Amino acid sequence: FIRYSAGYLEQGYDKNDIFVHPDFINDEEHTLLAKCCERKLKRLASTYEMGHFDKRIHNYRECSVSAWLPQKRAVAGRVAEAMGRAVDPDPIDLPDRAANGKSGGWTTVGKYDGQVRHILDRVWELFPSSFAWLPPHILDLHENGEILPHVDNPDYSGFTVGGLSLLGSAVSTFRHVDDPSVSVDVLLAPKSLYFMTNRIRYQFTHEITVDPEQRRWQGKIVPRARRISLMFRDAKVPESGWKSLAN
Ligand code: AKG
Repeated sequence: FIRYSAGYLEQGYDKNDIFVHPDFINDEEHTLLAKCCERKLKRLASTYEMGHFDKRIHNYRECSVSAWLPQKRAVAGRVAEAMGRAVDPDPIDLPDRAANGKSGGWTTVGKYDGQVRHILDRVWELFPSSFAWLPPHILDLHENGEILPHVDNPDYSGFTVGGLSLLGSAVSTFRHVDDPSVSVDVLLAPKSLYFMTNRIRYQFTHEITVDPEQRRWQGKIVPRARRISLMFRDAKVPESGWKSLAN
């Protein structure tokens, strides 16, 4: 599921800065999550945003789901709010996508939220309990959609970013901002979970390309397909610290 470039290995970059759990969820959980994501998206974004030429993501729908935050870590939601993010929880390009006013948003508690939380608890449990999380973000990329190379806004979220992949497969490339020979390709197969941290989080761009050569995996081109990713980001600790916000 992970392919390191020769440059990545020769220059001694850390293999732990990105990890993938294939089959993190089973078929039944995949069906449930895909259905729940559809329901949330339907309420919040009925059409795909084509995006403009200068935007980093094309042909997508998205929303954030505060109802899926773990209760015991709900403080993260309050932190996001205190930091002014409740109105547009856009992790990639806050000013542009806030301006179009159509994507993003918050949802209320729905019929299946309890079952979904049970699955998501397994994600939170991979990290120390001191971690606080922003609301999970659903990104629905159309079969003709693409994500251009970008580094997630470091002012928006913290040290670790991950995604649970649903529906179609894609290949994502992570490339060092100063040295394109240092890269990692990851096969984002349905049911898999990946996380990037450290250098890959801050010093590498990531992208999902429509270029067939870049979508090659074990000799075959991964066909373009609609894909939903459920994205996880930890909240940055505000300068005032957690305590004052939590109380
Ligand atoms: C992002 O949210 O920054 C992405 O690039 C999405 C990646 C993914 O869909 O796994």
